[in-house]
Amino acid sequence: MAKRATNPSTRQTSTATIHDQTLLRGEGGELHQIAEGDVPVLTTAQGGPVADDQNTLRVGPRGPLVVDDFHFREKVFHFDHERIPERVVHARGYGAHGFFETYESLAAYTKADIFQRPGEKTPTFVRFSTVAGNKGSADLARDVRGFAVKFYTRQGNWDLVGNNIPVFFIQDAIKFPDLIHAAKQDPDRDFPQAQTAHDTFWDFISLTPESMNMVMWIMSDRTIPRSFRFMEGFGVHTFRLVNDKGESTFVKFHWKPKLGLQSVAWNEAVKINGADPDFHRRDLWHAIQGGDFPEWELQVQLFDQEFADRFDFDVLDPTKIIPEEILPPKPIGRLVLDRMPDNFFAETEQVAFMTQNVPPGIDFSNDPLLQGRNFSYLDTQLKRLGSPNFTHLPINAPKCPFAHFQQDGHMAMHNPVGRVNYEPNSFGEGPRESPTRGFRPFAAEEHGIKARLRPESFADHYSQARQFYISQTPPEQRHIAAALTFELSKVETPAIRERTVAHLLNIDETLATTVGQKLGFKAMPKPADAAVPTRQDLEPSPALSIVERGPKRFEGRKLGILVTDGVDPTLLQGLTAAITKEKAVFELIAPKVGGVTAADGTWIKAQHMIDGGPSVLFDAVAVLTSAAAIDDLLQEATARDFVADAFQHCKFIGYDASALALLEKAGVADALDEGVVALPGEDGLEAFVAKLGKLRVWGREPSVKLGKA
Ligand code: HDD
Repeated sequence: MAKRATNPSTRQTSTATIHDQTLLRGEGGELHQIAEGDVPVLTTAQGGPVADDQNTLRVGPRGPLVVDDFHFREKVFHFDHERIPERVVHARGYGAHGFFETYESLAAYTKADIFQRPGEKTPTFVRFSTVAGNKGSADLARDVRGFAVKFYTRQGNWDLVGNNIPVFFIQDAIKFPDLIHAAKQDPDRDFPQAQTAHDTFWDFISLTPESMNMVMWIMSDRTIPRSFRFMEGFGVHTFRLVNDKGESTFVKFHWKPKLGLQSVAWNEAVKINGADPDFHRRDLWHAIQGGDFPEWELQVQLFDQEFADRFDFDVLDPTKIIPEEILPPKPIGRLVLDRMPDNFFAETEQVAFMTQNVPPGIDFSNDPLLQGRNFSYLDTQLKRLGSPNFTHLPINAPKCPFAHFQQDGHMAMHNPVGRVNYEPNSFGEGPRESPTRGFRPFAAEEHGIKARLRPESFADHYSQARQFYISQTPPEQRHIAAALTFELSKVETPAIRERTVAHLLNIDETLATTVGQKLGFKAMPKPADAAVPTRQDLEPSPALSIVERGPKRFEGRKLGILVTDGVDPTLLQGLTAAITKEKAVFELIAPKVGGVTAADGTWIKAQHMIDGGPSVLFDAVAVLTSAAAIDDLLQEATARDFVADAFQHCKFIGYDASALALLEKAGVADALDEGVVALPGEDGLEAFVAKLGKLRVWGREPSVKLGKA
């Protein structure tokens, strides 16, 4: 039976005398008033049974409404208040429940309970998000992705509120409102939405050289991930681990996706936003509901003051990384997401992450961005959730025992019981502080003058930006140049374009020249003044490339198979069996809604009609058709796009003999390469599926770009 109200207080009052109703006890022990059949009676929020939910109370059939229609008044009142303010940043997000499993004891580094016992599982809730767009914006906006993890530890909640990029735009939190104002819609016109391709963003960026490392990251394919499941996460800042002797070790947190990294192409992102604006949330939903639980490994870079002192950059500067080749991360546990929320609003919308939520054994560094964040997140929750009692919401409440004397306020649900609501008290009632078990901040010695300062050690803004760029594979470098060109092409003020390219000259001359030429510059600007000259001696870090960290297999990915009437059922079954064996999934696309009739007369159900299933929704495609159906298929513009797009997005394409005509019609038949595979092929279908693990034939890209295909 459907459960209506979950508020425990509803259950208590429902036992009151109810006339003329049958009572039925629900799964949770609650009592429902039962109408005819097994359906609970619709009630008001006060529990009053409703007789007519179709018509307002009025005088005569064509007369006015009367004010004593309390049911209508309550219903519309509640509806009018359904929305809460969306997050000022990271408004669009999607969350899931799961657990974190510790690999081994980290007692030598931290007394945090979560890291003491191998195999210990801690419940978690994760919310992924885009930063700039509003709540209803499209998933494939070019944007940083939030990666916020709430661990419900036995010592209270620990929130690791990170991003899918390990550096940030600014070094000091005081610049955050300016950054976000510049990135979001212009205040006079309220567009453009969910994109940085506009004057105000690049104006701010071009006047903020500290953002240059982040600019390389956001112009890379990191900001157009294929799925939340295939992206990294980072705590960004340097934090501290503190052990039971009070000793501190610096730490940077990294999440590594088990299935490898993967992004889409920009042209693909643009089309996905139209074809399926919910692409990322749908992907997570289907993976979890299908039992293919996404998994990340938590890895840590651990270092001491001595390492920090000799490292090339300041470890407190959030615009810098410590390359993994210099300090290899240590795996310490895994995160598995295995359950979708029961209700999006109650959980994903109301979840309140706060960087200042740390358990004993985890502490902050003096990173000025982190310290500013610790200030901001509490305020924002009060604004959004409307009451200091937001910790009473189940998604935010600790799952460990808790006891304090905070009371009252809007929607208070857990007030202290008894007479004593203060401490110390001589009644011996209530909780007491515990110097041994409580949080004690690391006893760092601090000194200096009080002033608004930026350290000299934060002054090199270009060297790591260059290091990121030279660590990319050639296709990834091309994408950075193309992204910069696209974004700056939308900037209307020539001086902003020039200032940006002037910074690029300090990063990589070829990159700057490519972008300058594409923007039609008659002459290149002078390189921007740099407080510290760009270091040319930093080694490339292959760990920064998505292509280098791609998957080994097609596992977890999706093949789109375009089928028509007359399809060879044996070939189709062979292909789908090989995909399933690979732990990948497939969807069928047909010219008409519903499906197709195979050559042996069997009906094959398809998930998409061709207009609704473009190839951008899939990691690879196949076209299986028949001599009888191919002529009709050739007439379909969407079928031609299906192949042409897959080809220009450098995807693998499998095709059977009849489908060759479609490749010709799509204009790609003269440029076939190793990524376009005749099926079943000499090596068989499993060999085709094995190839798919490479995901893209990047070698094809330059020719596609030049229009030679
Ligand atoms: Fe922030 C939300 C990540 C800098 C102020 N931030 C928010 C979320 C993520 C991040 C993932 C969404 C949490 C959720 O899903 O509910 N923010 C970051 C990272 C930063 C960062 C990785 C830099 C390293 N943020 C930052 C600064 C400030 C804020 C410097 C303010 C000074 N962030 C906020 C906020 C938000 C937020 C206004 C909006 C909604 C919320 O907090 O809950 O307080």
